[in-house]
Amino acid sequence: MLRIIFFADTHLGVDYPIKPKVELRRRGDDFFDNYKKVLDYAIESKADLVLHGGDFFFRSKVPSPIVDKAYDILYDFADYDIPFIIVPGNHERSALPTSILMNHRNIHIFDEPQTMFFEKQKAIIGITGFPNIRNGIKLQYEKIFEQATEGNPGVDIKLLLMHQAIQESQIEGYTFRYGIDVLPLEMLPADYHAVLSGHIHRAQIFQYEKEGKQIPVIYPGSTERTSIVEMAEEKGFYELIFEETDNNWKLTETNFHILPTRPMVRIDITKLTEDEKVLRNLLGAELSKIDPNAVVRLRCEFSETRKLLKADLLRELTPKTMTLTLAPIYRKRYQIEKNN
Ligand SMILES: [Mn+2]
Repeated sequence: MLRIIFFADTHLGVDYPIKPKVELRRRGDDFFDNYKKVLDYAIESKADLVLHGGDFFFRSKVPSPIVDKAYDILYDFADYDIPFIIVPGNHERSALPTSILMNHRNIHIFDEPQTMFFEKQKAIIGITGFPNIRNGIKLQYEKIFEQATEGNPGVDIKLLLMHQAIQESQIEGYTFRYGIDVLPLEMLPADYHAVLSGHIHRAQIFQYEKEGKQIPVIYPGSTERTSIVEMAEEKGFYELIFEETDNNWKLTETNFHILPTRPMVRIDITKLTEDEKVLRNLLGAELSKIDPNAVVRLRCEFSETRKLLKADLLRELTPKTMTLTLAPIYRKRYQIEKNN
């Protein structure tokens, strides 16, 4: 039996100010905690490999204390002799920040299209991967795949690792189907055990058929909620189990492990008022009804009322255990998708 841990979209650095000016409960530690939980699980369960599907950090230019914190944890993990393999995502601008820490023999980064080989449990695993393609994956994929697999020897387990939107993947209220930045299912290879991808923040598995075989496409989703559209989604990671019979390795189980997350709640101010006292009572009543550890997204589309929602007032009304942010006025759906 061989076990692979697969996670993605850790977005380290979200809400993690280096020198916070005010004392507020932030979300930064939540992201680091879940990242560490996945690695701890891999150590405790003695996983054979750990794969990361990209968007390790929340953006491409990351303050060095965040880079150091994230890499320190990874470097400690790497001493357990479990290979850690990652494809850079769009938030990395397809390249991770360089650091001397990353020159560890157990840390492997796909900085170009290629196939990496590992031997575990007497199986040879070939992992084909490439950094995120930001513009026109549909037009570039075939060439990239050819480049990544040229001259490859036969192996026991073949996996394709990427950070892209694949046809049929879903987010709340939307299914990716066509478009230049969506990878069509018909382009995916026939003889792979699974296609593993980051980028889509909702955990999901769907199949495609090729040469009479059903092959799973696996998105572990993000390890924390990064947007209000993810509020109802459970967050976690996949544990993939492969078993061998008669020299033939098969993916036999895909177990989703749920990670703890604080509840995400949306509060809409639907009453127009210019009276601060009325607003205070209204918001105070709403906040008293929800989980004290909630991550709150406050929405108010009335500009007259919104003027009253100053930082001081919000800080005063928000319980110390909550994290509250004021939503910008009306965001279009395509902007949300782009932010994945
Ligand atoms: Mn992402």
